[in-house]
This record gives sequence, C-alpha cells and structure tokens, in this order.
Amino acid sequence: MVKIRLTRLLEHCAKQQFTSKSVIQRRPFTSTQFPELSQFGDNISSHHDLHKYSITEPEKFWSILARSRLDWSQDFDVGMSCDMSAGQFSWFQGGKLNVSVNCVDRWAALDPERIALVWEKDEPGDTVKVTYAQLKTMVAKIANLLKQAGVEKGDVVGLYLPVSPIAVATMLATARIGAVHSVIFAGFSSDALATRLNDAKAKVVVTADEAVRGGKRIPLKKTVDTALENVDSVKNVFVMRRTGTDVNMVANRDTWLDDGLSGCTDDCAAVPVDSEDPLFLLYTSGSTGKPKGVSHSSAGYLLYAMVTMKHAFDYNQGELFGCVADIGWITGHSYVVYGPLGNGGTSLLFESTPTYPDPGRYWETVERLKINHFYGAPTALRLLIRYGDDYVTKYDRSSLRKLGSVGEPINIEAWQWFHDVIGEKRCDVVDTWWQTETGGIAISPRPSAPGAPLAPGKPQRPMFGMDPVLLDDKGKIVEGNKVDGALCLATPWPGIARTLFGDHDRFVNTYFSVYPGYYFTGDGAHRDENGDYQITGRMDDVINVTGHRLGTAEVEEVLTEHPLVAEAAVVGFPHPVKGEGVYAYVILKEMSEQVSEEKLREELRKIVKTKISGFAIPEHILFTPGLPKTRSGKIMRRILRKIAADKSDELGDISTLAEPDVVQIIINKHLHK
Ligand code: 7RM
Repeated sequence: MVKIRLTRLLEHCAKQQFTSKSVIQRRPFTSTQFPELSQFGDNISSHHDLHKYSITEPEKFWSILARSRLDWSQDFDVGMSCDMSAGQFSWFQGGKLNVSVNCVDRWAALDPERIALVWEKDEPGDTVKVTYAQLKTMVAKIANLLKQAGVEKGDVVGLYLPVSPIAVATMLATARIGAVHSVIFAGFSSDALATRLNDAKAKVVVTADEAVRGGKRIPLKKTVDTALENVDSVKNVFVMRRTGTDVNMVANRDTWLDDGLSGCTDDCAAVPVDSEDPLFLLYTSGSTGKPKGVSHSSAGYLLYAMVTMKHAFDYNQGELFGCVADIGWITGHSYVVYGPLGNGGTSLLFESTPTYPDPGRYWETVERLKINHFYGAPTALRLLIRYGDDYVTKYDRSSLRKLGSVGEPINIEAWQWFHDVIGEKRCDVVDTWWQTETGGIAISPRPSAPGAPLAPGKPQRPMFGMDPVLLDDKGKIVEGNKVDGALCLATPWPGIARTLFGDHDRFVNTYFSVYPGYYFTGDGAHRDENGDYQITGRMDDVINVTGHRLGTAEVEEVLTEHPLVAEAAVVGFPHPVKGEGVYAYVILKEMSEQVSEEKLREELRKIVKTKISGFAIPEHILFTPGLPKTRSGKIMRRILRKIAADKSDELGDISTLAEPDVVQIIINKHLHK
C-alpha cells in the first residue's frame, strides 16, 4: 500500500506575480466546476485546496469522480490498491464499463446531433463534421467487422492511419469489443512498423491507401505490405480509401474497409470490461533501442484523460477543442480522442502541417472553424516565428480562449509569442508537462482556478493526484525552493501506465527501481522561489562542466533569447580539462539581416555568460539549417552528442528522423568548423 505524504510544496501559489502586462479574464472558481466534491466540505476555494485533497485522499477523490463522470455497467468495490515499488496499480477494482459507451453512446443518446469530430483535412477548407450519432454508427460497424475477422477480447489491432474519423472510430471499435489498439504513427518506416506489430502480436491492421500531409502523398498501404513480409501474426488488413489510388491487395488478407463495412450492421453490443483491462498499447522510445509498449488501463486512463482535459483547459461542452497532435502519439490519444469525447466535447482532427499551404495554416483554420482551445508543440511555434507575425495577424483569432503547449520545454520567446501574438494577450498559455507513461497532463498551471498567476516557460503546478518530488543523486528528497533534482511522482494516479507490454520487469526497472517508492520520470526539474516547477530536460541531457551541473535546456533557453536565433540544441562533449564542454547547434531566423558568423558567436557567448555563468559558455557554436528531429518534433540529442564527440561513424539508426538528410550537413559543418 502506498504511503500518502502531505504536500509541502503548494503554499506559495497565491504569492506569485504574473509578469505579463495583460489582464486575463478569469472565471471565478465555483463549486460548480466540481459539484461532486462538495462532500469534502465547502472550504475548497482554490486549485491548491482541491489538489491537497487529491493527494491526501486519492482513493476518495478519484472514486467520487469515477462514479460521477463515468457510466458503469457494474460499480466498483475498491477505489485504489497500489504498490509503487512493485509497479502494481489497480483502480476501481470490481467495476465494469465500456470506454466506447462512455465516449460515444451516452452523448449520442443525450444529443445525437452534437458534433463529435471536426476533420480538417490536408486540403484547407475541406472539412468533414461527424455527429455523435454518426460516430456511434461508425464505431458499431467497424466493431462488427473486427469481430468477423476473429478479433476477440484482449487481441491487439494495429492502426496505421491518417488523422481521420475512421482512425478515431477504429480506436473506439476495438474498445467496444474489449480488444486493444496499438496506433503506430503513420510516418514510421516499414521496419519500425514491423517491430511494433511483432512485439504486440497484432492480429489485424487497419490502414489507408495513402496519407496526405502538406500536399504530399505517403504510401501507407505499400509500407504495410513491406512490413508484413516480416510479421506472421497479422491475418487481416483493412484499407481505408483516402486518396483512391490503386494499391496492391493481397488475396485472403486485404479488404477495402468500405466493402467490409457494407456487410456489417450498425448494431454492436458493447462488451463491459474490467476497469483494469488494457485499452491500448502505445510504443515509445526508451534509452535503449527497443521501443517500449506502454500499456494503459480502461477506467483509470479514461477518467484521468477526461479530468485533466476539462480542468487544465477549462473546457466546456459546445466548445471546439483543437489539439493538433497526431493520433499516433499519446497527446493525440488523450487530447484528441479520449479526453474530448469522454467529456462529450467537440474535437478537431488536424490532418495537415503548420506550414501547408503556407505558415498561416493554423490561424486560418482557427478563424474558419472558430477553434476555442489550441493545443500544440513549441517546435511548431519556433518554426512559425521565423516567418513573422503577418501570417498570424491577418486572421481573426477572437474565438481562442486557451493556448496549450506540450512535448518539450517552451522557451520564453516562444511562450511570449504564443501569448502576445497568437493569443493577443487575452488567452492563458497552459504549458503542460506529461509523458506517454503518465497518460495525461501531470504538471500544468490551472489558470481557470484562483491562485495561479502564469509564469512563462514553466508548467508550474501539479495537477490533481500528482505529488512531484525532487530527489538528489543519493535518492534523498530535496526540500525547499530554488532547488534542482530528479523529478519523481510520489502518489499513484489513475492514469499511470500499468506495464510495458510483455516486459513487466523492464517497467519496474525503468520507472520504480531507480528511486524506490517513487515513479521516476527520467526528467530533471527545478523548483523556483515560488514553488513552481520548471523542467530542465531529460536527466541524460544534464552535463557536468568543470564540476558544475548544467541543463542543456538552460543554455538553449538563453541562446534563443538572441533576436536572430530561431532554435538551439545543446549537448555536452568530452573535454580533457573541464570534463564536458558545451556544444551548441544553432538555427538562425530566415529573415536575419547580414551579420558575420563570428560576430554572432561572440554575442551568443556573451549572453550565456551574463545569463548563466562563464562555465556555461559554449565551446563550439555551429550554425545549421536544421536539427535531427523525430517525427513528433523531439530533437535527437543522441545524434548531436555523437557528432560533437567526433563519433559520427557511430550514429546508429537514423531512419526514424523526420529529415535524415540534415545529419550529413551537420557532420560536414562540424568537420570544417
Ligand atoms: C506528452 C509527451 C515525454 C517527455 C517528457 C519531457 C518532455 C513533455 C513537456 C516536456 C518540458 C513540457 N509525451 N516534455 N512535455 N518537457 N515541458 N511541457 O510529450 O512521452 O512523448 O514525451 O517529453 O522530457 O519526459 S512523451
């Protein structure tokens, strides 16, 4: 059983100062946001109060929400039974429910014509709206088709699909029959796809003829064909028509989805599953090469996605929630599909890219569809900043109410641009820190509740049920403020991953053995003078220069403050005297005036010296047109470290990069520096 510790961290929120000049409209915190929690007493007046209940009485807190916000076929007996050291988590034991009923049927019954999904296709203005009644039909038909193909409770269905209503309906259809989905991002190579399908022993794959992104066609079916040459478990492939192109169809294995569905009825009984039955697997990279199949539960995951979506963004039914993440990532699972639909909301499905047909795409879409919440990644913002403000200001953004950031630290320049230019200083920016493994947002300001003045560049405050602690090298808790440490979470929450598919030992070793009794996030964090959390980067990105610990993100932050710098990535490299030296890869803004590289280097060194310290000054500053990034936008620092260490012959597999070509350019520049 878990030990519940009283939090010491949250006494400071009321004292914080919001640095922006803007005046932000805030809704008063009323008990109506959490009507079901009135039984905790009527003295809950702030995020802090509510949060305290959630971590001192997690079982009670989450059980109340589970009963009021989810529809159950059978009530549960035990709210929570968890053992952090063993990596064993059980929430709402004895209960039975169906996730598709919670995400679709109950809203279709209440309000069949309500829009569930707004599909913004790659071609601007080509929008498809799907009501809850229509979604219910799609889910039932696909569920029947999967049953016909022999999919049973617990079987894994692989999805390799564009962001589309069919993809969402297929995820929910697997849930309807108690099967498990594994969405594989439709930009992964055939090798990456095969590895994931094999590991999960997927029985069926649902794909499309082609995907369309940024005006380019991507041959999904062809990639599936190549992948399946090395996969034995897959017996059936269903192919959605996206472009209508001709593709190879293998007899007795492949079926056009349309043809298959035409023989299926729109009535499919939902299978009640146990709270702890898996809803999905999602593969994510770890520190070793083998991807980890992160496994999430049905009831706990859904509840956590719903509650965090509603309360981090202050979402209300009727608003259009615009999370532009791909469904191939956890952000797409929790904040395109399960959070919005579980709450009976309306969710945007964004199939395109930030720069197609031009860098105004997001804001043109905001104007046309009247998007109320925009949730995206800092990397896209930094890209768009380079094209200037005109692409933003020519569109009406008055529908926007909240802006969300996810996936990596948001540097202050990007935060400020998001807040001042995109949001016209009117919308709160919600920096959300979380992971595939946490299932939903873990640290994030909740600007809709009092006592949460925003601090740019920091996710700030723990969400409900989250008890962050910082630990030092010896595993001791670091108390007080203005301190750094390994970011761990001390209290279990319903959305935590339950295992790594087929490898519970790896689950325990990765997350629960490093600091026994805690979930270790792999990230480092700083707790500032106000008690706010700031993520300093992955622990493996911490470098040691002349005995000083230095977060590479800190240096990046300072470098991007220079008006000509668009993006920076910093790594350590072996240094004979200092231990490690600082190596900075810098992308300059497109519209930069002509300044000599040497002069710029001098200015950048000076900024680092004044903003951090002499020891943090980069030894090398390499100007590059791009950085090696994964398709979800994360910089692969591993590659940059190898190049900086003169080991570019040891780069390993770079096939999962969005633009592998940039690597050779960087190597050449490094050799001639
Ligand atoms: C949601 C997601 C998780 C890792 C995490 C961090 C980094 C994510 C932020 C962030 C600073 C943020 N899941 N990260 N969000 N760092 N501020 N707001 O991205 O599993 O793909 O990645 O991403 O390092 O550990 S993920």
